[in-house]
Amino acid sequence: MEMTLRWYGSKFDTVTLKQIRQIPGVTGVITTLYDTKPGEVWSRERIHSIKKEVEASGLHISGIESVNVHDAIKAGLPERDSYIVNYIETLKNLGEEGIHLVCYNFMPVFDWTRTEVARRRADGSTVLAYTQEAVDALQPEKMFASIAEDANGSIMPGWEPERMEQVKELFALYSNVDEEKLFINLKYFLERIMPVCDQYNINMAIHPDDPAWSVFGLPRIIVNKENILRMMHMVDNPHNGVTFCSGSYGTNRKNNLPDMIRSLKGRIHFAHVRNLKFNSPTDFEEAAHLSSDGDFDMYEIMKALYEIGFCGPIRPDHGRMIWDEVAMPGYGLYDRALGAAYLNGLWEAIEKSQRR
Ligand code: CS2
Ligand code: MN
Repeated sequence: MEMTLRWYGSKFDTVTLKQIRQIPGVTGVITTLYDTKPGEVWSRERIHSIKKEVEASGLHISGIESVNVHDAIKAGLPERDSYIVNYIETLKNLGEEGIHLVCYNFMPVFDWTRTEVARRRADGSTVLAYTQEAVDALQPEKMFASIAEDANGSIMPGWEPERMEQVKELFALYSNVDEEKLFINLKYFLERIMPVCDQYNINMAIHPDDPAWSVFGLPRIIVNKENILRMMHMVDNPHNGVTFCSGSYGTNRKNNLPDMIRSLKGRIHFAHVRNLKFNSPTDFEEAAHLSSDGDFDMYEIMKALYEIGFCGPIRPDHGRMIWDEVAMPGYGLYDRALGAAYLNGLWEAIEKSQRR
């Protein structure tokens, strides 16, 4: 595996490439063109320029998170074909710049959903948190406002203000889309992009739905072992792979994370590893990465990745806000750096004990 950190670009991130370069063991960044909208073509020039910027710091681009998929594709609207053409063009431009990993998601309307982005924990840190009760009591339009308020001035990924202004219209697009239809739309999209992925050796890595169940009545499919295996089989190409995100699949306590990892051998192209602490099955918060701070056995998760021969990029996921840092919730420097160091430590121990 290669240890990486997510970086939003110098215009949007409070964390600098220089800081990332100084985290021991981190050699790459996962980045994006944060100001592009879903459906736009990423120009070769812009990709080239961010690549040069990253390389000048002594790091390299290990992958993209995300090239977002336009809602017309997810909802299966007639205009989806032109957006797929654009997506293919973006993939080609990435491939020509030597970038071979693209993380994306297929969640209708919203990306991840949290009901608090700054819940205070006993140690004084603040973390992202979710309660089903809060979602049930909330109008989807209100959700955006409450998230934006606590986001320290940053735009949260997947919660772009322009899209959120149209939340009602976006919901209407999916009025006839159930889970079955969403699977079919995903298949349609993947079948059309696989040829360019084959040509440029691009690994597509779908991010799970977070939380791993339907919210606000919208269909969600990338939620468990059965569904993800169905997706792997329905477009049976190694370039059709997954981002294994422990914190997203792990929202559903029925998901056995090490078992899921083993069943996806050869198809995990990217890993997000983080821990959750459950206060009840429908109330959880994003704990520190350490096993002892949450409910996941991080050693078993890393061991399963090691045992399937995982060799792609891995990154700590959302970190806590600690040491008075002011940053995009989940994406400060300090706690993610601690997470990277911890995951690297687990990996070294696993590697050495298995070699003996
Ligand atoms: C998530 C997502 O992993 C994460 O940080 O919160 O925002 C994720 O980046 C997207 O769903 C991937 O497309
Ligand atoms: Mn993730």
